[in-house]
Amino acid sequence: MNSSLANLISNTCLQPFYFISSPGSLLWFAGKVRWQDFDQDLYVGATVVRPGQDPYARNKFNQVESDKLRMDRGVPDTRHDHCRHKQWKSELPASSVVITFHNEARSALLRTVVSVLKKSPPHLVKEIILVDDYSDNRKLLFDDYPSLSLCLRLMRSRVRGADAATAGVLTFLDSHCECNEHWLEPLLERVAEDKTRVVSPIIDVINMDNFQYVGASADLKGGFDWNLVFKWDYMTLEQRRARQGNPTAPIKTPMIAGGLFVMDKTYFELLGKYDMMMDVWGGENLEISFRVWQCGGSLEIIPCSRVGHVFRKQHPYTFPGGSGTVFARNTRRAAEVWMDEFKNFYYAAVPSARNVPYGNIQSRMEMKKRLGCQPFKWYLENVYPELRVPDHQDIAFGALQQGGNCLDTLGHFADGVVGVYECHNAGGNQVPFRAQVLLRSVTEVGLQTS
Ligand SMILES: [Mn+2]
Repeated sequence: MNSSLANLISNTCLQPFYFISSPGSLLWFAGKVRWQDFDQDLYVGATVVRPGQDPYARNKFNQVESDKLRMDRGVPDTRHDHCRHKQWKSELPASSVVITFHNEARSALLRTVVSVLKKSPPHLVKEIILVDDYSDNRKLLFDDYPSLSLCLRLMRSRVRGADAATAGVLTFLDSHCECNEHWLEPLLERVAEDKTRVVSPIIDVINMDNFQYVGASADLKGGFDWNLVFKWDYMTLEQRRARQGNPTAPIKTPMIAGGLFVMDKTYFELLGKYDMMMDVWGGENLEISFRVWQCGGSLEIIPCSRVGHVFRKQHPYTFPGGSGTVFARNTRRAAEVWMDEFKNFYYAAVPSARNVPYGNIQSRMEMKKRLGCQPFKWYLENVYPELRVPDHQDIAFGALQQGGNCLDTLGHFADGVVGVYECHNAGGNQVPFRAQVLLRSVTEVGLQTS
């Protein structure tokens, strides 16, 4: 009995229970076992990787290494020294922690849950909600798992978890995380002060091969290029200098990585939750980031909050029609709703996206209007001035023209990523420079399309 995750509780939670979503029925499990008494060996031992099996096959990370770790293993306190002496407000709102999982390794999910229980002040975690995100082998996670007949996918699953939450603040976590010391208080404090803040911890790196916990740089913000793929941007020298005197100050970020953030529940609902017509994975962090900023909120990374996450190179998801198509469809929906005419730079960078049907966006457009959201131009000028907007000088010319389209550097002189953009005037007076840029870019195009 004490090896089933559904029975696991903290002896300290106010309302410790777990929720598993299934069609038409919401199943609540009252916890019965303190996490300290939980039989980890029995629970994790039931799904070990057998000799000869690929330890990466199920989860795309090394499950053998994950299974070896204790559920409450210590991780290095990666916070800045200044965070250790900080006092957090004693009156903070409690949060519902929503963890979505998909075919997760038992050991990884267990560590996520136990780290929440162990590293959070008990009165601040009202409940932990586990949402099954269409796992195809439920037996892997729960012995007494209820049978599901309806499939839920990530975005919709997260909304399902949020809908079930009974606390005023939502904390979304991925299912292969480990929370660090006092991770929750600084996040809740920012949201308690201003409900329109959507806040994220610094996401430390849990190595997918050996599960070492490594602190991430505090000088990063979330961003993207015109291909709309999330990336980390290193702060400018000026920004880093400005932070030196106050290393614990929140960092405004144009984009959140997506899986780990805290948001007021009422604000989440007011702002349109998630785009329910997005599928599986990808693009949802782009969409919620544009939406929060453009509709009056803000996104912050809180340096005194640290949560480790297993970054993987591949997804364990299966994508209907291929991952590229699903990603393009989701991204296109975000671009069509939020980017106004700037969406053309996305189509220039990823021409194939034009051929991917993106469905109906009418209700999202109506919501945008109803909320009185700012245009994308405002976002670029005020939130992400570091993103270079292509201008007529970036239009390629001559031999690289095809039909009405031209190869375009899209402003990416440094990393050489190029796209195709509608031809304008050829900028003849920069030929030697352009030629050099284009030469390097053509090599990259060759690599990308082969
Ligand atoms: Mn993840």
